[in-house]
Amino acid sequence: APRVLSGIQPTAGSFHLGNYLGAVRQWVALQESHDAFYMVVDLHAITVPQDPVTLRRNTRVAVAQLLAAGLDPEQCTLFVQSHVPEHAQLAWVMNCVTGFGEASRMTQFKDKSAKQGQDRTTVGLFTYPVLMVADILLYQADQVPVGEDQRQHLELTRDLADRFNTRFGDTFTVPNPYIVKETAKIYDLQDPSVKMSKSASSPKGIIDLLDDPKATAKKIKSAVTDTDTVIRFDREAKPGVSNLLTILSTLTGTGIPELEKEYEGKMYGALKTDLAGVMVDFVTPFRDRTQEYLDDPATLDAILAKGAEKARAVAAETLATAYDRLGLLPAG
Ligand code: AQP
Repeated sequence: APRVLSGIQPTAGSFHLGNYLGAVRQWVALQESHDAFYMVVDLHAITVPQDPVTLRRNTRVAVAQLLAAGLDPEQCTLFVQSHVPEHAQLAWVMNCVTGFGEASRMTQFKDKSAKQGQDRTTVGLFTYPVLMVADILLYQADQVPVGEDQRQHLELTRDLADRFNTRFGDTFTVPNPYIVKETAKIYDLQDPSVKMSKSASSPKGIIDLLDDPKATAKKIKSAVTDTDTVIRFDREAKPGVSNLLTILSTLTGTGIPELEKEYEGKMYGALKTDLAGVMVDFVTPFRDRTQEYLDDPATLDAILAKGAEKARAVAAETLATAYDRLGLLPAG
């Protein structure tokens, strides 16, 4: 089976709806048909300041949410990035084939560092995309399910894989992004011109899956729409309504054209009330399941130990090949 790999950061206590619809939902679907590797990328999280106690807790919360979302550790390999030391090791190698100018062109770094200011921006944040390259190449992944915001990092991954292969001989599979068009970018509820984002969205603009479901319903009902009254999908003219339609369509499995028909002649309030109901029905059991996994840390840790072992077997082999091709002298 073709191989997929993806990761998610444990930087917040909760995944947001964009993380779920843009990425995690695809992970769950792909584990059935693919040889799937999924990880919580704690080494990526430390590129911005983290409180140690919170980071450790949030890493478990992230794993619990992935299980609650439907990842099955019998079907996929689920692990924590720092449990597999080869990620940091291959990242160093890939840093040494990345151009400084090339890394400087990464828009996510430019945006985030501009916001933080130069003195507070770490070198780790600068080289974050290169660590991501190593994450992917270690597993010889064919496909990488991510949201639209990761497209540029996937391009970098392809470029570096090609470059290494050309210079040192065929070593890495050149991966393809797996981006589902409809949900590739879920927008901020208060500013539907920008993506829903943990670091940039206001609390009212972002839906955290572990929030109180009542608060979630309220956020949907106060989502920004427009002064028109027609419920129709039009990303340019009606970004707010289109975002709500996308979310409703994905969670219910009803196509957008059918939804447009269903809401013909109805007010925005009707759409929001229905979507709020669907969201509450989705997040309520999701929260409960997450809590059940958190209440059983021994099981969680056993899943992660097994996942790390499976991941390491693959990662160690790729790293050994890369070291060999580079001409590093084998130990003993
Ligand atoms: N709004 C979004 N729509 C669709 N997909 C999204 N993703 C993130 N936001 C959206 C996808 O979620 C996966 C995990 O990404 P991450 O670990 O980088 O997530 P994050 O950093 O916790 O979340 P944000 O909101 O993206 O954080 P900021 O804005 O702080 O960088 C990825 O596949 C991503 O594409």
